[in-house]
Amino acid sequence: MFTSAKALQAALGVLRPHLLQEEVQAVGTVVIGTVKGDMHDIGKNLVAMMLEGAGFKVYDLGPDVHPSRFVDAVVEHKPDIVALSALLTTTMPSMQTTIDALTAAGLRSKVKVMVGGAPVNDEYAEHIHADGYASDASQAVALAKALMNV
Ligand code: B1M
Repeated sequence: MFTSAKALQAALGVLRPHLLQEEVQAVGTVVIGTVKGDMHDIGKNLVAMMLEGAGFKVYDLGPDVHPSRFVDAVVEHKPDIVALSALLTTTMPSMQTTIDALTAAGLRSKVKVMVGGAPVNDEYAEHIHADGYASDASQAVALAKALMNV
């Protein structure tokens, strides 16, 4: 999986300038990050790469992202989707606090929230009123497209 990720990363490196040059219309805009308290980003990076490869404009906030940074990024980039990753059972609640922060800022209805990460599942996504859950990077692309009605 990692070899293919490296290949995709290299391909994106070559493609990106041309896509920017051609002003290719992005399928949609995604702000992605691993939630507060969680340093795991290997999976999140794969998801970000696959989304970019599928034509999404991706703003990657990195790991350990405080809810307020997601709020600031939504204000700045006006994304269609906020993508949250968590790898620890102890940081899954940071997904809820991030959604709560978007709600408190009056932004929750302006974005679709998708979640993922090894301990996350459909039930948890429903529990925190996320708009969708994806189990791996290719499912994440399919979900993002579905959330965009693409
Ligand atoms: Co940690 N770690 N780790 N770890 N780590 C796990 C997750 C753990 C399961 C290992 C274990 O105990 N069995 C366990 C979590 C237990 C739990 O809570 N469920 C654990 C622990 C406990 C810890 C520490 C607490 C250990 C310690 O210090 N005591 C600590 C926590 C630090 C912190 O985050 N605050 C810790 C630290 C680390 C490292 C930083 C050293 C390192 C991460 C390096 C990095 O990411 N830059 C690390 C790693 C590598 C792992 C394991 C071995 C591998 C995780 C990984 O990258 N998988 C992991 C054990 C395991 O899972 N086998 C473990 C590969 C990756 C491609 O899969 O991230 O699941 P994944 O991503 C997939 C899907 O989840 C999905 O698509 C991805 C690609 O297919 N997906 C999404 C992910 N995000 C998505 C978002 C989406 C959609 C899909 O939409 C938004």
